[in-house]
Amino acid sequence: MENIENLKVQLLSEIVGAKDIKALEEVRISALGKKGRITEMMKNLGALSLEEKKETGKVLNILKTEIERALEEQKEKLEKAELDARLVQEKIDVTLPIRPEVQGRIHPVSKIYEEVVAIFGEMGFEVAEGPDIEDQFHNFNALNTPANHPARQMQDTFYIPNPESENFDDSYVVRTQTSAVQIRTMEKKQPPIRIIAPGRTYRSDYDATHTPMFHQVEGLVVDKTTTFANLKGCLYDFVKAFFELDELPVRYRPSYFPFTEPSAEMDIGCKKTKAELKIGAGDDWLEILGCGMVHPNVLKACGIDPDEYQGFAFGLGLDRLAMLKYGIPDLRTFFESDVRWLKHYGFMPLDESSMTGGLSNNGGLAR
Ligand code: 2NM
Repeated sequence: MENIENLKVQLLSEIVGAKDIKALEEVRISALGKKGRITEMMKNLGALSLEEKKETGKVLNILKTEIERALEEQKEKLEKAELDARLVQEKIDVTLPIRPEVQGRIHPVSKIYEEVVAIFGEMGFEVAEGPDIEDQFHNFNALNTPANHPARQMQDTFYIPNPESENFDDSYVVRTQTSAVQIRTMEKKQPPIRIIAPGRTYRSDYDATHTPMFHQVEGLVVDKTTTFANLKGCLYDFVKAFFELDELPVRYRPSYFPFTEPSAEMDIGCKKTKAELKIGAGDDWLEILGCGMVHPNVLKACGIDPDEYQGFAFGLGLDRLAMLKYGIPDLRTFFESDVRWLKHYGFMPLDESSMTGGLSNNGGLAR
């Protein structure tokens, strides 16, 4: 049998000498592979006496562990060196001007996001943000959505196990709407409050008009005298600005959300033909957003006295608005990262949306 001490010295020097992952793997196979030198020695143990078997077996096991550890250490070293080399080689200067042949475009959802923020920003709303992963208190309980409410059902909500608890009530969710951001804002701050909460939201759903991740903007206004009339005026101004029309028929239909009372859905006037959808004229109606007066239970859950304060809230889907405003038929294409699609539907970078400089037309130069 080979001298174990010599073998160890030899293998360790080969390991430290390996210049890359491939060379290191060859050393590993020569030592610990099916026909490796340590493996062979272990196979040969059977021929020894019981006493020798015990003694040599122990020494071989120690050797094997040591070699494995040395292999692992060298592998980490080599991987780090490879990464460092790549980072030096692949660095990019993000301040360089855009190369015309790359033809990057702003995604329609990013454009709509900018437009919505520009409109509500002009009206004095602040943008508030929160985490994509929420606890059930902020996503459901505080929104007057009790444990047995259909909105909580497993089919719609993506639940994330809580590593610290077996109890299902303690599991997390990826937020099903951005309302948790409003809850967090109200918990931190007494009114007056005037915020919008844009961001990613998640529901288990997939077809031409639903994707498991989509984008929402929700708004919230709370003050001593905030009324449904304020809500109507605010949202009327919003849709006119958004669709870039001086006049736009709107109507409100009664609806139900657990977190608002009363609740409504807002429609805008349009004309639907087989060939196109024309917004702003005609006898048809198109649902555009949900809204209502914040339920007293929601205010209470956030430490705001509903006898002193009241508020309105609304929520709209950015992806759907992008489909409507820019005539994009299938929502799934939004997330396919096809550059030809982006070249067709995307917007020129650096053409910022603003109320004074134009929302989407950018002086007629866009697209
Ligand atoms: C909607 C429709 C109606 C809403 C309510 C709240 C909160 F937190 F204040 F209670 N945030 N968002 C709301 C109200 C959202 O989405 C269709």
